[in-house]
Amino acid sequence: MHATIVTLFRDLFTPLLEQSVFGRAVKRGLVRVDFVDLREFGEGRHRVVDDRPFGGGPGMVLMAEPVIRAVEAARARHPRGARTIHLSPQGRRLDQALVRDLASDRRGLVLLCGRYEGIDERAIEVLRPEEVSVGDYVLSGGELPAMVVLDAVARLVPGVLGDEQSPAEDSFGEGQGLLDCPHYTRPAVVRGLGIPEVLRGGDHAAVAAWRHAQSLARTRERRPDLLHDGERGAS
Ligand code: 4FV
Repeated sequence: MHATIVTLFRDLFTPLLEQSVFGRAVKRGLVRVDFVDLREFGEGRHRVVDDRPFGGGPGMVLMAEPVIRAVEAARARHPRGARTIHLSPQGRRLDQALVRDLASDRRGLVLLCGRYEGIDERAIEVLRPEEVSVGDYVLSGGELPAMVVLDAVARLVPGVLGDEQSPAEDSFGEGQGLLDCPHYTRPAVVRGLGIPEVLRGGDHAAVAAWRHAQSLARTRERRPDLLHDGERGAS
C-alpha cells in the first residue's frame, strides 16, 4: 500500500505513522506513506493557498491552482497510477465494501485533504477525484478522515494484522456485513457478572453459532439498515 497525502498539516499524521498497528506496518514496509505539502504550491512570496469566496459568505476557500499542482505532483509519485480521493462531506459514504475495494486495488492512493470551507470547485472538475465522506458532520479538515481511510485500508493489507487478528472476523467482515458480537476475556467474573456459558464449553461450532446469532440480533436491533430483506424477518 502506497499513499500520498496532500495536506497543509502533515504533522497531524505523525502519531499514526509511528504507533500501533499502522506504525508497525510502516516500519515493516508493508505500508508506505508520503506527503505533498500544499503550502509549497501556494502563490506569491507568501505562498497563499486560500482566498475569500466569490459570492461572499464566511470563511475562506482553497484556491484551485495550488491544489491542482499539488495533486499532480502527488500522482507523479505513482508510476502504476493512483486513485485520487478527496475527503469531503459531499462524498460517497466510506464503508467496509469501499475499504475492501481500495485495499484490493494495485494502484496507489492520493488522499486530498481540504481545509477552510472547502476547495474551489474547478480543481474538482479538473482533477475528477473520487469524493469520500466518513460521516454526515463537518470537521475542520480532511486530515482525520484521511487517517480513517489509511487505518481501515492498511488492516486489509496482507501481513499487517498479525495472526492475533483476522480482518474476516471484523465487524462488516468478508461478506457478513453484520455488527460484531460481544467479546469477553479474563477474569470470568467481573463485579458479579459472569460470561455466557457457551464460551467456556470449548465447542467451537457452538461458539461460532452463538457469535453469529449475537451479531444478527445486534444488527437487527441497532442497524436494521445493514440487513438484507431476508435477514430482517422475525428472529
Ligand atoms: C469531511 C467529512 C469533512 C469539510 C470542510 C473539511 C471538512 C473542510 N471529510 N468526511 N465529514 N471535511 O468534514 O470527509 O474543508
